[in-house]
Formats: sequence, C-alpha cells, structure tokens
Amino acid sequence: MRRISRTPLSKGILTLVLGWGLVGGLGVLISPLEAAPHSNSHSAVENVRVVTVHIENRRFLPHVIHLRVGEQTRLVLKNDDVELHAFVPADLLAQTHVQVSGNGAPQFNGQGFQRVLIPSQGHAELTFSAKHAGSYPFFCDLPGHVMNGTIVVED
Ligand SMILES: [Cu+2]
Repeated sequence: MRRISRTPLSKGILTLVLGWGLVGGLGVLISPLEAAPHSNSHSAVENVRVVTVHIENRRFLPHVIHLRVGEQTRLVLKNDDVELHAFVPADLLAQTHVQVSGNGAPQFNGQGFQRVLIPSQGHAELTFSAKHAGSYPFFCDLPGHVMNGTIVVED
C-alpha cells in the first residue's frame, strides 16, 4: 500500500523536475537571443565595433557603454518607444567627425555633433572614433524625460 501511495508523489516530483528543466533549458536558449541586441559585436568586414542601445520606457538599455580610444565605433540607437527621444552625448563627440545615418534628425553646432532626434520606432547610427579616454554622460534632453547613461572610453 505504501509503494502505491508513493507513486503519484514521485511522479509529481519528476514532473516538477522536468518542468524546471524545461524552463531552465528555454532560459538558456532564449537569453542569448535576448541579450544580442544589447551586446557589443564586432564586424570583421568593416572592422567597426557595433554597439546597439535600445530606448525603451524612457530608458537607455544598456545605460553604460564601454568603448576604446581610437576604435571605429558604430553606435546604433533604436527607439522602441511610442514617443520621440533625443540622444545627446555631451562632450564625447565634440570636435570629432561623426557620420550619421538612419532616420533620425541630427543637429550640429560650432563644436560639431550636438544631438540626434529619433522618432518612435526609428533608429540613428553614429559612426565615429572616440578621441580621449574618460567617462562621458549622455542623455535625452526632451522636456520631462529623465533619461541618461554613461559612455566609458578606455585607453
Ligand atoms: Cu526622451
């Protein structure tokens, strides 16, 4: 009687274990895909480091970006929100040649690149090479938007 009464319990545990195994397995399968848009990649063809930043729910993701001095970088900004955002890199791109593509609206002043406005579901791509090591804040300067991040440029 004991053996019979134990069977459903052990089956239950087995199902539970299998269930966790499946969830764990899916997690492993899904996470690289989920992580991909946020991670850095290196294009062997152009030798440009491509860094993708998503804008979601008034946040930059990731909000800390690491670059190296002198490395050709393509910063891809994707606005996944339903509203307009701006990317303002403060001092990072002062006196630096910046090539802009995508469907954003870039603005320049006497110092060079100032900011790019990115429409909802739009993207902007900034290609440049950071000149000096340092920690550079960036933000969105639209009214009421408290959105910022940091670009860390290392030697
Ligand atoms: Cu914004």
